[in-house]
Amino acid sequence: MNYRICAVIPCYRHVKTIEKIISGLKRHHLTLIIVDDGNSDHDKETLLAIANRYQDIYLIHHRVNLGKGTAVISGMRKALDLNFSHVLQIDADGQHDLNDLKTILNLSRENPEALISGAPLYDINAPRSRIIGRQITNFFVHVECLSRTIADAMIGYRVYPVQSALKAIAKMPKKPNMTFDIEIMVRMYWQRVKILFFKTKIAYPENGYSNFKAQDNLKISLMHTKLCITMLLSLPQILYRKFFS
Ligand SMILES: Nc1nc2c(ncn2[C@@H]2O[C@H](COP(=O)(O)OP(=O)(O)OP(=O)(O)O)[C@@H](O)[C@H]2O)c(=O)[nH]1
Ligand SMILES: [Mg+2]
Repeated sequence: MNYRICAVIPCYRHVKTIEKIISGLKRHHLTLIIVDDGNSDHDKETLLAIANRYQDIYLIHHRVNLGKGTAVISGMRKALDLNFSHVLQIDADGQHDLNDLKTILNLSRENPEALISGAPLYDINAPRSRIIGRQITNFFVHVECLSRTIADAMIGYRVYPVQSALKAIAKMPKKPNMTFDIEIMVRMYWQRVKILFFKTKIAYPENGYSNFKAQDNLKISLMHTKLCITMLLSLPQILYRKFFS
C-alpha cells in the first residue's frame, strides 16, 4: 500500500477548541476524520457546521458516548476503508502543539513502519496528579515491555501505521476508553513495531475541559495488571526473542 496519511480527531465535549486543530491540520492538506463521540445535539450541529467549512472532512457520529479509545478505533477503521496507510491521532482539546506537525509527519514519512509518538514536555499548569499518574504508568509500561524504550505511553499525539495498529486492536477489549493509548503502544511494542519519540509541549489551558475521571485511574490500573500477567505468561518467548533474535 502506498504511503497515505490522514488525521483522526476523537471529540467529546471539545467542540469549542476543535476548529483551531482543524485549521492547523488543513495547513498540511490532510484529510480529516472527526469522531463525534456522543456529543449533545447542539454540539453535533456545531461540529457539522465547522466540518462544512472545509474540504475532505469525514464526520463519524457515535449516538452515545463510547469512550476515547473506541472513538479512535472508529476513525482508524474509516481510514482503512478510505485506503489510508497511516493515521495521525490528535486530541480535540488543543493540548497538542500544532507547531510539531511538520516534525511528526516527516518522522512518519521517513519511517513508515514505525509508530511515531510525542513525549511530553509539560507546562507549569499541568496538574501534579496527572504527572505522577504518567510516571506510574510509564514505570509499569517498562515492566510490561522489559525495556525502557517507551518514553511515554499516554500522549495521544501519534502516527500509526494502520495495519499494525489494527492488529494490536484485535487483541484489545472491545470498547477501550482512556486505557487505549497505553495498551495499543505496549501491544505494538510486543509486535516488534519500531516506536520513535519526539519531544512536544503539552498545554494545560486554564479553562481547559478534561474528560479524565478518577475512575479512569482504576481502569488503567486493571489494564496494567492484565498486561503484566500477559507479559509473564509469554516471558519465555519474550526473553528468547530479546536475546536470540
Ligand atoms: N476522555 C474522553 N475523551 C474522549 C471521549 N471521547 C472522545 N474523547 C476525546 O479524546 C481526547 C482526549 O480527552 P481529554 O478529555 O483531553 O483527556 P486527556 O487529554 O487524556 O486528559 P487531560 O490530560 O486531563 O486533558 C479529546 O480529543 C476528547 O475530545 C471520551 O469518552 N472520553
Ligand atoms: Mg486532554
